Amino acid sequence: GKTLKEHLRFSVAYWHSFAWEGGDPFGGQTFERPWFGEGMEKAKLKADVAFEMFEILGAPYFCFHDVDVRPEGADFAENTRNLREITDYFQGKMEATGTKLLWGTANLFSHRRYMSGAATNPDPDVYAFAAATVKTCIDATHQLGGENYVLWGGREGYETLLNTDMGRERQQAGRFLTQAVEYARKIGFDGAILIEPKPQEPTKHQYDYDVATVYGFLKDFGLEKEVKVNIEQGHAILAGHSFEHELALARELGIFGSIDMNRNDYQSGWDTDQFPNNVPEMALAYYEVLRAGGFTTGGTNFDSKLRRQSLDAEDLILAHVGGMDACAAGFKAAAKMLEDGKLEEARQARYAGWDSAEVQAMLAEGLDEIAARVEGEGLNPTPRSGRQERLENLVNRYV
Ligand code: 3MF
Ligand code: MG
Ligand code: MG
Repeated sequence: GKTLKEHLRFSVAYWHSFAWEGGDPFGGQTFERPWFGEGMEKAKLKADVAFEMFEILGAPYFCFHDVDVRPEGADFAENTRNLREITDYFQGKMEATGTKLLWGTANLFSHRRYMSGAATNPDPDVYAFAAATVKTCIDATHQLGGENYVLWGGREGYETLLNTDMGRERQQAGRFLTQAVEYARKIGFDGAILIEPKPQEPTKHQYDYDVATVYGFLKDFGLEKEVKVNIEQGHAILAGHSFEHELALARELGIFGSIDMNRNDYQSGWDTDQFPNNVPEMALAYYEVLRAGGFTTGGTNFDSKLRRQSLDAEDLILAHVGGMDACAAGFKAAAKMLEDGKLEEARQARYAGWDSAEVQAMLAEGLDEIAARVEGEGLNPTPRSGRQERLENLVNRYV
């Protein structure tokens, strides 16, 4: 009996909707917004507009980085004061409107102090500044009843091994994540803590490349039960995977948490963060989410930004409406695919035999025993069809 909206748990990303100015590598700001500019007054005007938009959209959740919401201070103390003031302001608005926080996070990648990494920076003072900043962002997330806390390893990676001690940097990253988890639990934050994998940018060799890499890292530091992943479509494509591959792997590893929904076209070469509209692809993604049991603490966060020519505030509303519409269509198709069971039936049929007593016994045998049996029985397997085209066509019946 859940509604579509309860299943999808939509969230608006503060950074793309309210802080993004329309620049690209070849040209700067194209957007004009009354809330752009320095100072606390502008930050509060931005919040007023944001919460009005959450209500217009009926979006139950939002997500933010500290730097999206507060004015930049001259030092850590001023950053912290500013974040506290905005957090209190948000709290009032959340109580008044019922909008909830899906997750909070720290921006440890835009400021020049992080140019060589945050946790993995060669300079221990930068590590300390980043760790202190994460503390304040976990505090803000906790105060606002955030359901998750996300860490994307923005500049945690390297450009050249010639100036990089990879062993040290991995240890620093592991210690940093452990300290974040310990602090969150210490203050009673019981939401999920999520790493967001991403390859290739901004650094050439990102330590959190994809789900498999993150899992290896979590295992290494004993955090695989504590930390899950936030998977983004565009990041999956940049890693040379598909969105559904990353979702399915996270599910199988028991670390699926949440999704950043957007769209990277397959030729893009960089993270374009477009609004999603490829319904068949989204159906395959939500199919994997549903096979993971759906969203428990996670949701569908639109980590999607307007194209720089889409100037109007109206474009911002309509982009989200279109994105929600496409998600709903994809989700409905996925739910029907699962309910009809034809795909699962075909999948199971392909693995026929594995549950039999003989095959289970084989798994306990040594290779020599298996070899003797294969020879004795004259086993000579006939290839089984993968039926890919039939299954791909079947998916089209649902979207
Ligand atoms: C970068 C991203 C990030 C993360 C965010 C969450 C700026 O490609 O996707 O957005 O989603 O930092 O921690
Ligand atoms: Mg993201
Ligand atoms: Mg992204």
